Amino acid sequence: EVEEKMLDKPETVARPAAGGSGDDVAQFRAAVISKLTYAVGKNPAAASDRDWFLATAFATRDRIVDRWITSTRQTYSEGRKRVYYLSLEFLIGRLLFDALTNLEMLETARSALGDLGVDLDRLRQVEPDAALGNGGLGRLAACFMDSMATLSIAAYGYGIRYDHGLFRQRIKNGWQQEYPEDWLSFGNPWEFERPEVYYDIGFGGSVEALPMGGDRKKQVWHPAETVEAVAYDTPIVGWRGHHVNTLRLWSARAADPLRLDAFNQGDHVGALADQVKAEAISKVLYPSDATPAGQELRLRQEYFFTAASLRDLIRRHIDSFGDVRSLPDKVSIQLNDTHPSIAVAELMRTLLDEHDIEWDEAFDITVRTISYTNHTLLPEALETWPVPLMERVLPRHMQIIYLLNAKHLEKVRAEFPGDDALASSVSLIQEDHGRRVRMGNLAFLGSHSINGVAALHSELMKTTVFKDFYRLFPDRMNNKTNGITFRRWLYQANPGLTSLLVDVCGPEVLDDASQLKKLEAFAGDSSLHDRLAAVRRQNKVALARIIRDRLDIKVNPGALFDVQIKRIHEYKRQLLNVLETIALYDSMRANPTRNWAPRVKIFSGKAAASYQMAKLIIKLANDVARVVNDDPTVRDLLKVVFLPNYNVSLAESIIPAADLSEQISTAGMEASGTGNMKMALNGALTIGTLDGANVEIKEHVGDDNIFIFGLTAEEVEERRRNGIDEAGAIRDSHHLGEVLDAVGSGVFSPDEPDRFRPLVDALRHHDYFLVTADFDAYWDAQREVDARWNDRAAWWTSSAINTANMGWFSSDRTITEYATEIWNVPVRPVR
Ligand code: T68
Repeated sequence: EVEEKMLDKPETVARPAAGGSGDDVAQFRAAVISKLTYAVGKNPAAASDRDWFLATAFATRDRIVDRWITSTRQTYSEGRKRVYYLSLEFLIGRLLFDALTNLEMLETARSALGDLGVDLDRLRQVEPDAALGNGGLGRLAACFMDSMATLSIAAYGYGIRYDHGLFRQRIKNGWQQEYPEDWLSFGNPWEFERPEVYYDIGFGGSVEALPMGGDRKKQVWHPAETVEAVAYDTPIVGWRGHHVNTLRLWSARAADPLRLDAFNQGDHVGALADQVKAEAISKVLYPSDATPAGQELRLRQEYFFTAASLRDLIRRHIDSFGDVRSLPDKVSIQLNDTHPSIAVAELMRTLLDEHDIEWDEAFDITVRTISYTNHTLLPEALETWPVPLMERVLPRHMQIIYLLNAKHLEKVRAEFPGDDALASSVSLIQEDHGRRVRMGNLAFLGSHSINGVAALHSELMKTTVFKDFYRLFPDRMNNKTNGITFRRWLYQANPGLTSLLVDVCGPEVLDDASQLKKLEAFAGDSSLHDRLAAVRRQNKVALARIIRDRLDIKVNPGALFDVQIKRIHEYKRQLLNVLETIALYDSMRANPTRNWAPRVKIFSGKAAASYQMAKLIIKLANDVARVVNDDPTVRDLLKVVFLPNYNVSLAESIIPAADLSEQISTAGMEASGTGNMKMALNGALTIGTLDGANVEIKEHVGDDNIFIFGLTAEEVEERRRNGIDEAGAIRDSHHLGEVLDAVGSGVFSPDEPDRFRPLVDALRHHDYFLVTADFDAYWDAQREVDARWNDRAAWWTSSAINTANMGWFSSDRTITEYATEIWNVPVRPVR
């Protein structure tokens, strides 16, 4: 049929669409056909959507490659300083619309494919998500890659090319089940394998001290095992296609593919054992999100990609500039959390052992080159490694860490004589509960800049995790409030709102997010309200369709869509939301005629596979959903939806449809949050605590346009110090006692009445996350939300003011701050 169409209209002149002339369309159409034929090996009549997707991706990639080569060559010829973003996670999602949007080719591609009888939006759906990350930290790295390319910073992302990304979540009977994810199974059209770019990465073995004359000795590490790190490059094109950077991901390859002697003797499995062990390193992403992986494999992953990246960037530096001593002038290495913090010891090792640089100079070079971003204060997420494990896997690094520590503590003791508490707190080695290496302290000591990811978080770092380091190096600590790329989270995810904004604020808004502010002048206009409401309505209809297709639940797009989407974690308090849902359900049934805002409570998120409490919260949300959704008395008032397998693509569908954004973590615990920014940008109102970046969102949108409730970080601290009065909070609440009784006695789990006892017992007796303390304030804030919703003009005014004031949360702003204040590299704004 497709071929017939082509025969019918060989000279089709496509309608000239925004961003593409008829010529462009014809050219792109020809390119897609050519790729389909010669790269995919299919003819149009036999091509599946996947084939068309691959052909379109290849044709798009071609448009990137010339610019990529130009950018790379320019960086080289201008001798520019390069930025290296080391991250164990890059949560990229799909790339087709990213690339087409940034190349301004979306409409061209749509018409070209349309001429071929192919629907671009259907192709979009067949691309698998690159889910090489757990959550916010990994997604931040992906947003930063977009902004660094957009701002023409010469930047490389370095990470691991996991064969299997974050597990696929299925909900069976309300329980989370994990299945392996397989994003590479049909090939990856965006990447270039570089089999010739590889490094031997050593593990284990011993260290030999070679006499060098006098009392000098040279340390030589003889690893027992080596694994090859092979490069795979993905070009990352910035907004309007001006600059293209590289995301280089390492894959593990065994030095010897198999032991042929063993194989020939019939031991077919044993012959492959070494290969399996080596390649396990890049097999799977750790689904950790703040639970300690505590596994040797995790340490091997960290060292593997850090060492390969350092080898690669030092080689490039020496090619360009000849001397490793100029590294800090021409290279900035940003550590995304402590996962790559072994870089401090590895860079020292390289400078000392391979470039024969003296200790003090090596340390100076290291500190001036490296900087570190902290993403959490949760003690369980602060990485430490058992000393015996480090000694076994990285013996030379352990020596260097001991020596770094000795010199460091010597200075501390000289400066603060007698302060043993200080010395033990800033030591690189934790001495109690078995000796462990503190990777956060190593990262801090080896960096010239240490930043948190929101103002509150950066302040808390100074009084908690890095309190004592702050005394030693007050000038090193700074804040870089997170941001998000508007290209993905506004232009791609919400084209309806984007064209409205271009209309109202002018097309310059696409290049300069601060132009969003122009919307504020019209915030009160009823005609604007109508347009915003129409866009939202459309997005909600689309989400309602997804909900119906995946869950067979019908929701009313006219209801308030109340959304909590993020990893499931006790500190993020999905439980608080579920308990409020139950209270609301009971109240609606008791008093159905009250002025309730009809709601759809939408949850989505994954729990770490080993995190039992989080999995139980998922089960509770699903059990409550079943009861509520089956109850005809609240049919028009309340629905509860748990959308399985939350990922970047699902987020792109949910966020533009959100009316209310739930950001209700226990104050002091969410470092920043970035989903909060995505929803507010798209015009959702936030209900939230004074935590993470919520504080700054409140400052930007104004107190009247956000629903803030609950204990402050200080008050949380105070309660934890002086005792948490769970019983008092439950007694004083109108709803909480009944809700907890219902959950605890099996109202939502008649098949297993005790199922949720662990949750209820924790709340009653050791409510560390202050759910009971904040419940009533949360309930009241939700009722204010109801009132605002029922005042249509007020709601949409607030919504417009939110969007208008979110420009500051563009990751272009964040990256500009990193570039000027940490990396010392120029940025070139798009316009
Ligand atoms: C998140 N951290 C913060 N960690 O929780 C969030 N952890 O507040 C912040 O906005 C975001 O980082 C970006 O700064 C994470 O996402 C992890 O995913 C993680 C992964 C492995 C180990 C520990």
